[in-house]
Amino acid sequence: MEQGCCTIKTLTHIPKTHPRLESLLVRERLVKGFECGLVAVEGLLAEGRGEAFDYLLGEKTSRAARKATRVAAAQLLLAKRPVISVNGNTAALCAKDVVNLAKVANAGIEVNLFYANKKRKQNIALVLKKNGATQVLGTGKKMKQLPGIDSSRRMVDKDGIFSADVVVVSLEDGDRTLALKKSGKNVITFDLNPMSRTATSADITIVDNITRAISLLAEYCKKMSGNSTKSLEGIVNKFDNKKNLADSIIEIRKHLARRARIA
Ligand code: PTJ
Repeated sequence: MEQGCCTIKTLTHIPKTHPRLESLLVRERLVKGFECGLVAVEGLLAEGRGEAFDYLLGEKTSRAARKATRVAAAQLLLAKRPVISVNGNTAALCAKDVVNLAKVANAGIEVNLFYANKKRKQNIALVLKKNGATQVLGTGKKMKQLPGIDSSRRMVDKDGIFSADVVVVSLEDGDRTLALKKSGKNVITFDLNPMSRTATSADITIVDNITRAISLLAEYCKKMSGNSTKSLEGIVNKFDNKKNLADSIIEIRKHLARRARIA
């Protein structure tokens, strides 16, 4: 569980027998991430919203999420210039998994922040490097402006997101997903809220906790790396993101109905 400056070893006060251990450890990791300059304070609130949706989903990978993850792997393997965009929460939660995914998908890694801050960008790049990244984009001078967006997320690396054909984004606000789409990019997102603007405007939305789904995505990439282009295209072309989002909402409804019966 080492994540550069965020080490879970310091978390001794949560008993291992606690029924909500996993969730508490994730919280602690974000708090540590905030304390060591990776996570924006608003990122803690974003995690709270994510937790609520995860609870409604039963805190497990749904069938719809698994399906979207497989399609995302096919899309990544078809990409010519895939890039994984990393923000503060993603870096604190799963830096090692991001690096692993980048390796198996042959993708670039770029730091891109909503609450932009040079020091935080450097900290995030450092954590990614400590976890094995050889190159982290988005911290140098070759930055370009993504049209159609006013937030600091508009500044993207010329050799990264700016020239990417497929971009993986996580825990995002919707504006950039729309701007990426307008620039002709294919967007894959991890978002626990199937109704968010990011979720509804991306090409492939994985409605799952990034802490569970990112390693599954890497596994699918590995497993499918020998597939022909034709078979990968077949997987992507058959996918309907809107239908899959509706299936995620239905999963929530079913989970709530089960809970209502035993409440
Ligand atoms: O590090 P920065 O400066 O780029 O800031 C990043 C935050 C997260 C603060 C910023 O992007 C933000 O405010 O995001 P939102 O608009 O709160 O959206 C976050 C979305 O991610 C929500 O739809 C949450 O449900 C979802 N989410 C939160 N935690 C997780 C998640 N989705 C997947 N896995 C999670 N662990």
